[in-house]
Amino acid sequence: MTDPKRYLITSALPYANGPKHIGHLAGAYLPADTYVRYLRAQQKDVVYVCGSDEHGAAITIQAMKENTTPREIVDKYHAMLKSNMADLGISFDIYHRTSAPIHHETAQEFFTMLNDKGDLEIKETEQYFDEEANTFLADRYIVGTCPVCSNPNAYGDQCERCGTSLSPEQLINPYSTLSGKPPIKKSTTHWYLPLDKHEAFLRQWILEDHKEDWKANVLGQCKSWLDMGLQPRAVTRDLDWGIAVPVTGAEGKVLYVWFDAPIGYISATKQWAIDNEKDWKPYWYNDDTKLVHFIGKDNIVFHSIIFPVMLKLHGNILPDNVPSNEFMNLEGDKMSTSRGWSIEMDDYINDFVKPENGGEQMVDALRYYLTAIAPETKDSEFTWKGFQDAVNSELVAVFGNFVNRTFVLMHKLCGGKVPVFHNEIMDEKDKQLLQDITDTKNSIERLIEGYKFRDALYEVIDLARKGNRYMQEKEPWIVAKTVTDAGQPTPEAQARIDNCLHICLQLTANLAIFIHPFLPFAAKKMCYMMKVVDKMLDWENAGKVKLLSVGYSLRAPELLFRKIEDAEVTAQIEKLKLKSQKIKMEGTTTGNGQPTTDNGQQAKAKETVIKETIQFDDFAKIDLKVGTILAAEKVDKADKLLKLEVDLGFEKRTIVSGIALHFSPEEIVGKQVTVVINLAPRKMRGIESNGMILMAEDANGKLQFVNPDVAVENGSGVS
Ligand code: B3M
Ligand code: ZN
Repeated sequence: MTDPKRYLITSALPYANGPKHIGHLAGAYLPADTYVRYLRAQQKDVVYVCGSDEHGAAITIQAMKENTTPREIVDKYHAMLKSNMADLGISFDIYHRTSAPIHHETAQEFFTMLNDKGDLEIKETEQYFDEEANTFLADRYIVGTCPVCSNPNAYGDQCERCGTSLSPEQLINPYSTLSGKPPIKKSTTHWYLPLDKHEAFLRQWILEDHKEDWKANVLGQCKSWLDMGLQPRAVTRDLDWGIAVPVTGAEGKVLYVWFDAPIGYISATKQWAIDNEKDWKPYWYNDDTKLVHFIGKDNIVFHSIIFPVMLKLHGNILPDNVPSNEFMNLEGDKMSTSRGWSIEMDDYINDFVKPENGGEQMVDALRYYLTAIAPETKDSEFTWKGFQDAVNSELVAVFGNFVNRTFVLMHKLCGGKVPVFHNEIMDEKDKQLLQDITDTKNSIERLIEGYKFRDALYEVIDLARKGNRYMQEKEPWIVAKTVTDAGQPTPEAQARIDNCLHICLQLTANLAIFIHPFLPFAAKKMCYMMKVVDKMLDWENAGKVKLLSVGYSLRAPELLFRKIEDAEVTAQIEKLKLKSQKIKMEGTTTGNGQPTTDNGQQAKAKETVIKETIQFDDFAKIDLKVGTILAAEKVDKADKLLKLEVDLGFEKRTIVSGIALHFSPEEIVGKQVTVVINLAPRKMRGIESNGMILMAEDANGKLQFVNPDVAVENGSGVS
C-alpha cells in the first residue's frame, strides 16, 4: 500500500491461561514492536493494539487445573502478561482484554450484523458429549491417539507432537478429560460461517493481489487450505465461559473463541480511542489505513482466511499484511511451557532485568538475540550459549565497543567536545564511511518495511563494525603521538584526529537512530551520553551527518551492554533441565486420578490413562509387520513430516510419519520398524501414506522406534 494515512498494528492476543515464553515474544510481539517504533520515529499516525484472549477452553481447562474459576485465571494471567510485556519494552498503545464489557458488546454486534444479513448458516449436528459431566465437549477436552504420529495425548483440535490439525472424529480411542470416559454423540445447533462461499474472493485477494508482498509461509498455508477446499466453520460453541450468543433461544451457547478474539483488535481500538479522545472508526473503515497483523504460524489461517471473511462481511477494511513467524526452538527441542522446556518472559525478567542484574540493558540484550535469530523464514533455535555469543561478541564487542571507544577518545584527544571537521583533508575512507551511513539507512528502511527485521538489525551491527574498522585504520591514538616540542599533537595530526572522531561521533548519533526501533533502551542511553533529547531519534534525522554540533560537550561514556558470564549460561541450562524434569515427575496425575491438563495444553498422565478394554478380536484386526526403512526424505513445507520408503518384504510402501523433529532422514535409513499395515491410506501434504510406524516416547520426550530386539526378516508379523 503506498502512503497510508494511518497504521493499525496488532499482535496476536495471548491466551491469559499462563505465562508466555520468549518464543511467543519473538514471534508476534517483538517484530511488531520494532515495526511500530520505526513508524512512530517517522511521525506516522500509528496505533498498536493487543490484549489478553480470555475466552475459550484454554481458559476453562486451566481453571480446572488450578482448581479455581475462569475469572480468577484470566485476572491473574492478564496482569502477568500485561506487566511482562511492558517490562520487555513492548510499547502497545493499549493492552486490552476480551472479558471487558466493550468487547462483549462489540463481538455481539458483529455476530448480530452477520446473522441478520443472512451471512451465517444454522445447522444441527452431532457433537461429542460427556454424559457423566453432562456437557458438550470442546475439542480441547477430547484427547486420544493421533492418527498421524500415534501420540496418545493428541487433542481434538490438534496434535501437539506432530502439529497436525485434527477434528475430534479423527482421534483413535477418544476420551473426555472431564470424566476420563469415552464421549457419546449428541445433537446440537450451531451457527456456521460458510467459508466455502468466499473461496473465489480469497483466492483473488490472497493468491493474486498479495502474491508479491505476503511471506511465502503465509501464502503456502493459505494455498493449501484453499486447495483442500474450505468448509463452513462453526462460530458458536456449547460452553459456559465466553460471550453469549445474542439470539433468543441460544441460551448456554457462546461465540467460538476464534470468532470473538480477533474482534478484540477492534474493541481494543475503541477503548484506546475513548481513553485518548480519538475516533476509532477510520482505523477500521477507511481504505487508507494500513492494517497489519503480526502473528505466529499457528494463527495463520485465522488471520488470513477466517477473520478477513468476517471483516469483509462486516464492511471493514482487510489486513494489508499478516507477517507470521515460524517457531523458535530451545536448546535442541520444541519450546513448550507445558513440558517445562521454555524460558518464560516472567522468568527472564526475574533473572536478568532486576536492576542488580543489568536492568534495561538486559531487556535490550534479549531483544537483540531474539531479533538476530528471528524465525522469519524457518524455525530457529535459542541456545543460552548462542545468547552469550551474540551479546558478548556482537553487542558488547562490536556495537558497544565502537560507541565506547569513540567517547573515550573524544574525551582524551578532543577535550570532551565534538571536534571540528576539516573538509580540506577529507579522504576516501571518510567519504566511504559517510556513504555507508546513507546506504545503511536505505537498507534498513527497505528491510523493515518488508518485515525483515533480522536482516535490518544485521545492517545496524554491520555499520558499527565498519565504524570499528575505520577507527582501526585511522588509529587516532597513534596519530596523537606526532607531537610538537610542547608535547601537543601537531596541527596536522590534530586535524586528522578531529576528522576521525567527528565522523565517529556523527556515526554514533546515527547508530542510536538505527538501533532505536530494536533496542530502545540503548538508544535512549546514547542520547543521554550525547546530551541530546530523545527527539533526535526521529527518523528524519537518519543519515544526517551533522547531528552533533561542533564544540558541543558530551558526557562521559557509560557501558551500553554487559557481558554474559559462563556461569550464567550454565545456571540457565541447569535451571531449564530441572524445570522440565520436575514437570515430568509431577505431570503424571492430579489428585483425582484425572489426566492433568498441563497449562491447557497437554494432558499428561500417560501411565494412569488406561484405554477401555477391548476384545482379542479387536486387537487381531490390527495387522502389524516388521519392515526396513529404505529411504527417507523431508516433506516440503512440513517440518514435522518425513516421507519414508519401507520394505515390508512382500512390497514396498510409502509412509508419511511425523518424526522429522526427532530424526534426520540419514540416521534412520536401514532401521527396522514395526508398521501398522492395514490402516486406511491417508493423504498428508498431498502424499498418500500407507501405514503407520509404531513409536515409543522416552523420558526426554524423544521418539524411539519400536523394533525387534534382533533383526528379523522384513514382513515378519508382530503379535
Ligand atoms: N489466543 C491463540 C494463541 O495464543 C490466540 C490468538 C488470538 S489472536 C486474535 O496462539
Ligand atoms: Zn500427531
